[in-house]
Amino acid sequence: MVNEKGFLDKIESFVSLLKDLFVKRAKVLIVSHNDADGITSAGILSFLLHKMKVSFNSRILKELNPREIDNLASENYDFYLIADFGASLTPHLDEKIKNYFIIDHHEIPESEREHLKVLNPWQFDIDGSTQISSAGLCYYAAKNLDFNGKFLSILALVGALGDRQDQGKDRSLLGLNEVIIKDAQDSLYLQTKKDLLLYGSETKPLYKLLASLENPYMPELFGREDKCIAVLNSYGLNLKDALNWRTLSDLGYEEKKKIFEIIVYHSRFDQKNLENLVGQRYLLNYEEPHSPLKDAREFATLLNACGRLQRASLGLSLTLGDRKILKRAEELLAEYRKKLAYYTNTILNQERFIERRRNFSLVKGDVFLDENFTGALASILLNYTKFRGEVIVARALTNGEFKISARSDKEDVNLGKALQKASTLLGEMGGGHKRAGGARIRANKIEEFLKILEDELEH
Ligand SMILES: [Mn+2]
Repeated sequence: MVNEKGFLDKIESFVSLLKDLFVKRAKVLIVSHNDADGITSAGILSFLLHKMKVSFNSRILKELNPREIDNLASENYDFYLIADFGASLTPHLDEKIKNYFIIDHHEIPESEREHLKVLNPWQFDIDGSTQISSAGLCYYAAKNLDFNGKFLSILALVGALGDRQDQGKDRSLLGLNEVIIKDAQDSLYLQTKKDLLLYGSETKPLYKLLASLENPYMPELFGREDKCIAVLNSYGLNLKDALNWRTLSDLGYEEKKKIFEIIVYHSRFDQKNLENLVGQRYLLNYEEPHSPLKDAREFATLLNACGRLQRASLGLSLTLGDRKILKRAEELLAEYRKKLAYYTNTILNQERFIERRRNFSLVKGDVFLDENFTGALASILLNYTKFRGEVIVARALTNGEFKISARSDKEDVNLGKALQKASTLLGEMGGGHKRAGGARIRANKIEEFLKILEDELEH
């Protein structure tokens, strides 16, 4: 049963910890994950510490592991605030860094349910994969402090959407995330509306949007801007107003219906993906129209791109309100998408990359694939009809270690648990959520790992 009181008490104890850092004049290091949820978490924590006049630095990392913890320990900060990772690392942290606190929502081992230095929704039987993200937890702390930090609610939602917590009806956010939405709406930071959910609604000229759509996939139109222009014309849609190319957000209801018809027809009535075509959009009131930050999902995409191309600091600046660097972040996103498209095409076109295992497809990216792209690649492949309803495990090899990312399209599988179990059995690291997770496995143990994973996914 959900223990809401326990949860709110824990938030409160986190807040008093923050106050204590000020009293003690502690020098703090924020350590956070390099995805959208991690970056927005760091943004909210930075804002809080700044407001509370605590001196701090931030560090965004790809992952946290015993080696990284050793590095952090040698830096002599007085206190470490760790966000969006750290689950199951408390033994190592207790040994090497005594002054720390973890704000995370990944599933934790039983031994951490009562841990005083961990704030995690699973401790209170709140589903951390769908009800609240790390950024949401940070926002709850902000709410408890006595200044007006409600605009941080926006960052909390960007984090939740980045982690794909929009699992409710019409792809809406659920649970504690709904409380955050209400705060954001009440303070006029956010507007929600049911609309077409197409990537680039605010930013892309219509024909470019159609030509770049991967989900749903339209075989005759993908990558063919000339054909897209012809189709839009044949439906009587104006591509330009007096000065500019029109974007989807410029269209009225009847015009959007035509776009919907075009997609239904050209995606060959691909039922599964059409279900996700219309849903809840989360629009940020104070961002400029046509800005890639206007739509909270696209904001998250931009942050993810910054993180994966090792420019998380750029993303962090965006969360802190810097808009001068927006162009640079957009360029990074373009670069990121280009790289991802290249990996996807190459891997789909060469049989040697994909091995069918007992209950998943293994993508052998090995030395070809940049390890920062395993997760995004696995997610994209699930959109393709031939992997529908499957589990994808993508791997890349660097320095004698496999980075593993897995994504699942199945209801009855808990990927995070299976990965955690298979890795732990071999003395390696792994874990995650029900439908998404990862691991890091030494090269000589990989086959053993895959066999155990097959067994674990069986039940
Ligand atoms: Mn997260």
